[in-house]
Amino acid sequence: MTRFTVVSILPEIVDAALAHGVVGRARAAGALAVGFVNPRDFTTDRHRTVDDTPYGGGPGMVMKCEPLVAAIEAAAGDRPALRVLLSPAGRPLDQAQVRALATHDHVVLVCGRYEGVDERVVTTAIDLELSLGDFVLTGGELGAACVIDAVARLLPGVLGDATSAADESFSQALLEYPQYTRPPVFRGHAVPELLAGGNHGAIAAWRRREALRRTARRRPELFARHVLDRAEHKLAAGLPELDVAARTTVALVHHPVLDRTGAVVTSAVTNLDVHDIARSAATYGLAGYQVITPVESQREKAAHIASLWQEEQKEWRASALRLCTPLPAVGDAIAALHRAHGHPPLVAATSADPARFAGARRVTPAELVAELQDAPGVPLLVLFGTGWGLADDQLPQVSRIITPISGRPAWNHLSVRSAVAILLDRLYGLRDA
Ligand code: 4GT
Repeated sequence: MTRFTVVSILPEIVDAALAHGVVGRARAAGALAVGFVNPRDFTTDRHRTVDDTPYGGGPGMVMKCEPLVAAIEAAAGDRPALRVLLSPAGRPLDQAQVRALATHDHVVLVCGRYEGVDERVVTTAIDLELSLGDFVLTGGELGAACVIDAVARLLPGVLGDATSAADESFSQALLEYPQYTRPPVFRGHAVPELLAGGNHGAIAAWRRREALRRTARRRPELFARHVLDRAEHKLAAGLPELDVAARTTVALVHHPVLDRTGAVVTSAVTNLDVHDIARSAATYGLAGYQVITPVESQREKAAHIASLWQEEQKEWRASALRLCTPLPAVGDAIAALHRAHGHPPLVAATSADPARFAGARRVTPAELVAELQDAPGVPLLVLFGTGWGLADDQLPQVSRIITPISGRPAWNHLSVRSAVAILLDRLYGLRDA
């Protein structure tokens, strides 16, 4: 069984937080033990001083080494114990860490107050620093109470039903599905019909699908980490939250673009751009890749390049190049998407120059994806300009400008195909938080 000892000058806060409900009963029944050690009991002066002014100046007080370390050592005792400091500078607590803590026989939770603890307390007497998240409290006590509560519910005999701990949010790396109880209609909001139907297979599928939907929507980084099993793949297919990439088309625009003097020109189609952008579009699961030029021979060139690769043996490359469609103008691209999706596209572009596309709303990649998740079925067209960039005053259809890609120096040396790849990764690449 995991035993906790809390080192705190205000143990009442922790004790009170753990005196009620499931955890209070577990303590009373002996399924969970929580003890306290007060650093004031390890002071030697008349005022029982635990804090002092910081070296180097600055506001507030710092908890002194001697009484705090003496208290930690007394709390740990002779047998092995994990000594944990609650600190906003610690590693963010998650359910995996909670599970790990539950495997220890004895955990000492050290709570700072004032501006924090002398760093040598950490150096000499702490094994692990944990944070509840990126916010600041007046002391570590509420953090200690959270840790104990979270560990307690994993301990045998604490939750009534042995399976109920395993089922919850994060154990499966997904958020919990929505729950309902009576009444069947509350303020006009009905309980989903299926839940009252008694088809347990259908209910389980609905719950799993809602958990996937919520996680994809609210916690994309959690979703990215979750490995979908076969059944989940089926359930997730067609969730509008997940199919934004499949509604996205990139267009490589050769006209109207600017030259170095700011004149509106038509640039030349290049082999590298046709080929590499098609492969990026395929990698991120896009609906299509349009190569836009009013020059018929240039469209033929693009089609020819794409067709060369399609005759190749490698099916993956052929399928990427099949995404490629040459079109005469941005207006044709918009019309094609309108026809294909039954809805006109939202048209976005990138621009480093804040003076360009003055009427379009500036959005981050995450904001743009969220907007499309809220608009099921609406296609997204992302325009990339060649040459010196899109001629903004000839493209009134552009309503969103995506925060530009910027390196450190002022000058942007990226090729357009590199910019497309980076932007697609920002929009649809899977990554941790
Ligand atoms: C936030 C957290 C924490 C504090 C957290 C030292 C003096 C730290 C006050 C203490 N604030 N402790 N553990 N986010 N404040 O976990």
